[in-house]
Amino acid sequence: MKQFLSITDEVQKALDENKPVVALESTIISHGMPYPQNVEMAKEVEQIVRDNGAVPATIAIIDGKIKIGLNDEELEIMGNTEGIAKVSRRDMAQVIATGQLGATTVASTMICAEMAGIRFFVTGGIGGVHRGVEDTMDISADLEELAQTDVVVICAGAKSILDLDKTMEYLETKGVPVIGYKTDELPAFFTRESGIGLNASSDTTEEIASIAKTKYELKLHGGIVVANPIPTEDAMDRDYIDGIIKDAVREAQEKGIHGKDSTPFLLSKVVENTDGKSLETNIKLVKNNAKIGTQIAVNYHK
Ligand code: PSU
Ligand code: MN
Repeated sequence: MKQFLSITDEVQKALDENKPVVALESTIISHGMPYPQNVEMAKEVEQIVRDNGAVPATIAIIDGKIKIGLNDEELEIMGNTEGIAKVSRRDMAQVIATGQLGATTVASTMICAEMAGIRFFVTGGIGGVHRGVEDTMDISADLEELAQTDVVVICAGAKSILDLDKTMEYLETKGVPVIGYKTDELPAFFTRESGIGLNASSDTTEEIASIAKTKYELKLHGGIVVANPIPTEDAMDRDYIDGIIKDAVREAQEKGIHGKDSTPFLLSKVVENTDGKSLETNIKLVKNNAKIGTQIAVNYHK
């Protein structure tokens, strides 16, 4: 397996010394946000990880290797190249073997992080069960990965482009803990509330680190979702964003968008139909996740 991993010296050194490393995904850069805000966001998030005491490792597939840690030039390539493959578990071997450029989703970033020995991963939102699943069977591979791969994912819940109730049911079936950071409710990405209660919540990053330690010492394999709500002052109006999302979902259905194109289509429609307001919110919440996620990682490695 090691032959396919290309880990930067900085990340390798931190891993060797058992210092905290925080993984970051590249699909959010290549397919989740427009250029140039995507690259700016990626660099700023890396800086926040550093400022809070860990080493960032953005992950992507480049030249037949899983790159753990990207330099500025590689971030620019991931943010500003047409036709980058969106790589989930299904696509990994093919994209690596054929030397294509690939952006990793939550699922594949978890896989790569685990291969490299990285326990924590910060992103915006996870994939989940899509609205209309009864007809489409569209369930993100992120959920299956959370069921089996030992990585803690710090996010702002999931966008309500998804069916959040069904997403939570799926995670419950698969035994994935969802821990609300300073909240009893699943955050819905742009908003702090979803109306869905959580079974676990914690007010400190120390306690979340200790829950993660306990789970992995017990060899209870699989991921943990830490759901970190967007700060109140940055949150969007729930009715406004719900309306925008409903329209985007309807348009996707009308146009027959499906499979791996569904989520990127919905994300870009939401940015377009909010005149970029949702993008600003998206960037703010990723930064907030980077801060809290890094603090959890630092406590875990103490
Ligand atoms: N949700 C977001 N932003 C994103 C994604 C999801 O708010 O960028 C990306 C993540 O990489 C996630 C992927 O893993 O979309 C899920 O895609 P799918 O629904 O096709 O599994
Ligand atoms: Mn899907």
